[in-house]
Amino acid sequence: SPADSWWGDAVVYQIYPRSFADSNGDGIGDLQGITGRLDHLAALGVDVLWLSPVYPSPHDDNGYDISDYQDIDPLFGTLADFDQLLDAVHGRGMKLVMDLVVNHTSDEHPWFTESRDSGPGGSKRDWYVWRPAREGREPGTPGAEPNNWGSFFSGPAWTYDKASGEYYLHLFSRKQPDLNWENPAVRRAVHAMMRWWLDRGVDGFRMDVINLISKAPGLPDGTVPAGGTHGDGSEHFICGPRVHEYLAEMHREVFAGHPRRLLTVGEMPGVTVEEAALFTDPARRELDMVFQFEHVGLDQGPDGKFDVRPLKLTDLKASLARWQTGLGSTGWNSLYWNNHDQPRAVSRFGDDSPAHRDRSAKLLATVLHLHRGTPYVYQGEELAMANAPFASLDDFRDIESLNHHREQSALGVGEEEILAGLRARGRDNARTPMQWDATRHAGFTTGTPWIAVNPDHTRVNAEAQRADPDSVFHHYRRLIALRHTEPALVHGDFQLLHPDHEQLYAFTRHDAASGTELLVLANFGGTDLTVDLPDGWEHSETLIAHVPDAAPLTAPYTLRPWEARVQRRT
Ligand code: ISL
Ligand code: CA
Repeated sequence: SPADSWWGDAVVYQIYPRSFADSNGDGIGDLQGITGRLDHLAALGVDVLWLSPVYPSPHDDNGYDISDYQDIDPLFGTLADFDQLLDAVHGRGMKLVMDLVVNHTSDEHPWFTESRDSGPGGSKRDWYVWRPAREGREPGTPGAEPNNWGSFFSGPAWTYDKASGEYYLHLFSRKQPDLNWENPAVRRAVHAMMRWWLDRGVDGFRMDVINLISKAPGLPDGTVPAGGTHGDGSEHFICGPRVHEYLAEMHREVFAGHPRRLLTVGEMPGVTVEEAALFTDPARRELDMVFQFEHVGLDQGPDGKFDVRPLKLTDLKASLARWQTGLGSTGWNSLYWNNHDQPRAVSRFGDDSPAHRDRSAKLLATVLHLHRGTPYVYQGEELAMANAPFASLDDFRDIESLNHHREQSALGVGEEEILAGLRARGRDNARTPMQWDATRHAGFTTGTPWIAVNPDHTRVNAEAQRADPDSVFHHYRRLIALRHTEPALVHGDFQLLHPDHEQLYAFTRHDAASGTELLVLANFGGTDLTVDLPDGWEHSETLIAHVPDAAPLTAPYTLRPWEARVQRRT
């Protein structure tokens, strides 16, 4: 079972280097900054670090647009700094996983400039997805794009190259042209690049939008949503026809012959449980686990990610439970509330008002870490960092938010309405600098940070929390330690209790091998909640509790606001 490999009981910590720690005062986090802060991660007890991209890049999408796969961006340091970081990470018994962004490159990658400038029939032309204008349309005019797909970052998914008279495909920004995975030379180049990083000593890869690499032949138009301008092409590129073949090939070419067992996790927007079970079935030798998006789409309306809807707890539980069951016997789950693309969990799923902030953050941590799968902690989540108080458009940096604003303004949508969506869902919420201490700029930089530090850092910061045994930080530390010592957390079956309850999140984990069972009770709300206990749990051992003087478990039990607890019996 996947649970038996070295990462079976591991917890992964995601670092967004640009916002983690700045060592040289230029306002941007860097590799030496990370090396200087490893104490914090060792104290937290995490096993694996995942670094968002640090490769040379024009930073149109903060490094997810790579112009050289085999170097470090001078903004972040040098290859020597990288080797030093890797040594220091290994020296502390941790592992390091790199971000692999190979659905697309930067338009400044030499592969692309050669592909573009050599023109149709040129040597690298077929490394990207080039198409002529739609039949009978004047190239370069509105509506003449080869198909109607919209980009994830607003506007069409095609950009016209006047010099060669053709369009190239980009599912993300126009500076992120999609590679043509149908071309075996592209796949070989990617495999060689991956082996180069493994030879340097890295321990695996997080694979960016890896389920989008195979596009349907003919690139058919997508359905245009009511009131929309572009087609939704996702049915033609989410888990496309050859994606399993490509990943199995990558496994053979890169991972199978390698002396060390590596960790692979595929980021997969729109993946279904059924597909995920295939991707992560160990017998198929594709990936170890995937990031799915179902639970982070439940609070979004029909008009996309900035269309904010209230979340129903019953929907959240039903979704996560379906994934627990669907990847229960074969396959493996990744567990996350947060990453660099999502608003902050305590603001979104908890309650970031002063009265409930710490408690709801601890509850969210407890619920997530008690599920079966590999938990991911995103930098600052362990401090209950919250969404930022963005005052106006000037405070935002992310291309997705800026493009969305431009598009919506042009459609006549009011400024306050657009800003409300960006404040709730904008990716910059996750990208404000890590809050190390209460000093100016939170100890992140001695210069001017590239994006403003959240002013709440005077109260919410790592230094204060490491000194306080009741802090959110120490709660995370206890949960991570529990995963290392309690086999039921790693191996136990998952069973959801009270699926129809709108305030109670309750489940058990049962491990037949050790005869251990865990019970998790969580009150998702700001009011007391009295619950009946399932049989046989009265006076069971309390493993995790986070309200002061939590009473022994008696029936019925009254959970305080945002209280969660974990019980154990054998
Ligand atoms: O936040 C999103 C846009 O609405 C997501 O759909 C996101 O774009 C998607 O999860 C893919 O994310 C990954 O690839 C992008 C990059 O911008 C993200 O930061 C990365 O995590 C393109 O490389
Ligand atoms: Ca720096």
